[in-house]
Amino acid sequence: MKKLVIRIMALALTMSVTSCKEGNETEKQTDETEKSHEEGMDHDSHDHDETTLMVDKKVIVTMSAKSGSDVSGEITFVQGKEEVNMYVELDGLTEGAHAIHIHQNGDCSSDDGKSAGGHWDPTMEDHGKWGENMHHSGDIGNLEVAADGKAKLEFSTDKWCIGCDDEKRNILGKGVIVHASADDFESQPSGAAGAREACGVIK
Ligand SMILES: [Cu+2]
Repeated sequence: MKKLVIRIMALALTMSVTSCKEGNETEKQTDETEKSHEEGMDHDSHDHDETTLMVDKKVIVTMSAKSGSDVSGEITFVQGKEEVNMYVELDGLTEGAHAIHIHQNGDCSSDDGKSAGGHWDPTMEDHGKWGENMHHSGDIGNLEVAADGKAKLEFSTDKWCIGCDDEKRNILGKGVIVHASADDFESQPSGAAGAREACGVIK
């Protein structure tokens, strides 16, 4: 008899713990439902609101040598509150100016880098110089390479985002190309920048 009472008490205790747990879970589920509803609204509205940007999200792109070059290095993209900051550090280039662009395909599979396709141009503009005339969103400009073959560049723009809903700004899934020659900022569609010496995927 005493054993039975203990069993019943134990059962009652288990049930009350279970119902308490269930109560908490219900609350949590409600929160999650509300959250996913809000997120769903962001997707629908195609809002460029800053709140959709993942501030501080960082993507490091490892550049691989193409067209028989010895180019190596990394390009880091960091999402700021309104802008994306790009930091380029490369080695193994010839001295002088080398064009650097974002190209439309995140595909560096071919030996000549041409798998990356043409310049990323989501706004359908002509090739040109950033800040001066019409240009592609992927027209970054020229790297100045020192005699030791090293190049550094910092670039920042609010025309890009990392993984936001706006495909006119989203650089994820695109390619970065460094060319053998300088960008003349005039020749169409790509600035006559020559062979593709390095390629990386923004992912
Ligand atoms: Cu290019």
